[in-house]
Amino acid sequence: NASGSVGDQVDYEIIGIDPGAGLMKQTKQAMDDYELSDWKLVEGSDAAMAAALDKAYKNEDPIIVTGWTPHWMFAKYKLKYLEDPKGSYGKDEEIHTIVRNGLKDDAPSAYAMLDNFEWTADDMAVVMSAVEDGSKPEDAAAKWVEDNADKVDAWVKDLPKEEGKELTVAYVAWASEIASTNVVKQVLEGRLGYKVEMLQVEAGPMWAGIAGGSADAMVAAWLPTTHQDYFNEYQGKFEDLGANLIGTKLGLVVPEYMDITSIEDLKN
Ligand code: PBE
Repeated sequence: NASGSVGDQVDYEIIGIDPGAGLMKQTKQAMDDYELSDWKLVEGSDAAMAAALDKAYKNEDPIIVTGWTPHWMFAKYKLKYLEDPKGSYGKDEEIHTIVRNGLKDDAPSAYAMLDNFEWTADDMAVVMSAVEDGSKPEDAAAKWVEDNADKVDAWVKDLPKEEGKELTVAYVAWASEIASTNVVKQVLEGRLGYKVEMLQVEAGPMWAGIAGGSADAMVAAWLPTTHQDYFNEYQGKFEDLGANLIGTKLGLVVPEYMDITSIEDLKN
């Protein structure tokens, strides 16, 4: 059904992800800002959103999803962000590494490695695309670590080994964070001897876990905008080790074959 308004074509649905994601909150803001009161934001997950996109794309059907960069979907499909003249999605931001208070004393070499950890969107894309092509996340991460020994060397330079000490790294099952968290696990285990448990949770519990001390670290904090509420809520109860990746983007994403360019085009 390629006729009628964009809304009619997609049943006034925007395909979202997990309800705790900052992206969902920003999208609700966008729906307010652009007066899209007839529209519905569908909750799901990164995987469910990607599956819906894949299905629509194969049929050249119209679809609107919540999206972000870095994400493998931009390599697999021809997609575009809808322009956001009202700035509902904020400016470019960074992905930060956050650790619990006290980690510095309890696990100094892990703390130092996490503090040193930084890579690029292109690095992350290698791991994400391997996972999308069917590699297990731990295998894709191990391969990246092996192929990028010089970068990894710099993160662990002069740090002592901590044989068998246990660490819990929290994350949400977003493609970008599956990649980064697995890489950090590989390095902490393979290079520094820690035993790392990856704890998959929702965004709220990820922040709460660090603040409460049940998780030691996470590399999945999108700041300053996307996780602003969580950041403010737990201020003082965590340590922000700064950016591990810069140059992210969030917004509404559609296949290039769709004949719209701006979020404003959804209003009618
Ligand atoms: N994301 C991916 C997250 C941060 C990482 C953009 C889906 C969010 O919206 O909270």
